[in-house]
Amino acid sequence: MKKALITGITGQDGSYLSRLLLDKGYEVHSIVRRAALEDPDHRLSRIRYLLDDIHIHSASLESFPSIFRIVDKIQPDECYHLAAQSYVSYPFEDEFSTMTTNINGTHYILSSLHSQKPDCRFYFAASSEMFGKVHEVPQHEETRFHPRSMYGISKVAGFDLTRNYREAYDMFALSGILYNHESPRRGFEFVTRKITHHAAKIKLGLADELRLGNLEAKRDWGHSNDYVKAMWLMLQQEEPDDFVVATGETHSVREFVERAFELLNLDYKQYVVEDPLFYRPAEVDILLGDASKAKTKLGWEPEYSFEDLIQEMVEADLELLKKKHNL
Ligand code: F7E
Repeated sequence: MKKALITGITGQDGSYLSRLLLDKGYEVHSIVRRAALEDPDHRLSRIRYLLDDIHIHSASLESFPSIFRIVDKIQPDECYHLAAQSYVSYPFEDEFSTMTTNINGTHYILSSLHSQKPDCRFYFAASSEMFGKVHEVPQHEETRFHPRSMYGISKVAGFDLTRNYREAYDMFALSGILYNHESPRRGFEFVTRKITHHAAKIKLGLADELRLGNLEAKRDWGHSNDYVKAMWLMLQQEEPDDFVVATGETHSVREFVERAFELLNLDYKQYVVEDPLFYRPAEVDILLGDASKAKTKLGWEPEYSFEDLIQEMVEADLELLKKKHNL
C-alpha cells in the first residue's frame, strides 16, 4: 500500500485529494497544527467525513524538527505539499508571516525528505499568481514570472526550491502551476465563495448588498476536484516535470457575479456595491492558462465548465444557509 503525506489537508484541495487517494487505495497521512486538533469541529470541518480513514499527525510548518520527525516516521512514497497562507491580499503588516511560513515550510519538507526519504515523490502547489503582471496571454510553463504579491513571491521561491532539489539532488520533485480553482468548500475570503454565499443570502432575505473590489479583474477559474486529479497524475509520470493546470478560459469577476445572481433570478446591479476597500495595491489584471502540456503528457482534461462551477457553488450555499437558518 502506497503512503501519501498531504500538508494542507484541511483546505478544499486537501479534502478532495485525500478522497481521491483513499479511493485509489493509498494510506493517507497528514499534518495539522495542534490548534486544529484541539478545535476539530471548526478547523477540520472539510475533512470531518474522512477522519476515520486518514492518519493525522500534529506538526507545524514553522518547526523544522516537527516536520523532520513526521517525515522520518511516515516514510511517505508521495508528498503533496499544499499548505500555505494562500490568501493574496493580507494587510501589509501580515505579509511577513506569509513569506516565512510559505518559503521555510517548503524548504523544511524538501530538506527532511532529502535526508530521510529521498525517493519520495514531491508535489509543490505553485500558483498562477507567480505570473502576476503577465508577460504574455495565455501563460504557459516557459512564461516569465512577475509576481505582484508576497504570496506570489513566496510561491516563486517555493517553485525554485523544488526545482533546485530536483536538479541538485536528483529528487522526483515538481510543481503544478495551478490557476484559480474553486468549489463549495472554498474559503469565504476568496471572491467566488464570497459572491455565491452573499448571492444566496440575498435570495433568502438574509442580506441586502454585496461589497466587492475590482470587478474587471479576470481569472481562469476551474474546479478543485478536477485540479487534484492533475496533481496525482503529475506524480505518476516517469520523469519529474512542471505543469500548468488551467481551463483555458478567462472571465471577469463581473461575469462571475452576473451569472451567480442570474441563477437565483436576481439582477446583480441592484445589490453589488464596488468598494475601494477591497482593491489591491498591485492587482493581477488577467490570468489565462495554456494547459496543453498537461493535456498532452498527463492526459488531463477538466470536467467542470465555468457554468457548472458557479451552479454547484450557488446551490450548495443556498442549501447550507437554509439548513443553518431553518428555512
Ligand atoms: O481574488 C478580485 C481580486 O482572492 C480574485 C488563491 O487561491 O488564486 C487565488 O488568488 C480576484 C482578484 O483569488 C474582491 O482583486 C474583487 O483580482 O478570489 P481571490 P486570487 O487573489 O486570484 C491563486 C491562483 C492562488 O494561488 C491563491 O492562493 O477577485 N476581487 N473583489 C476580490 N477578491 C476578494 N478576495 N474579495 C473581494 O471582495
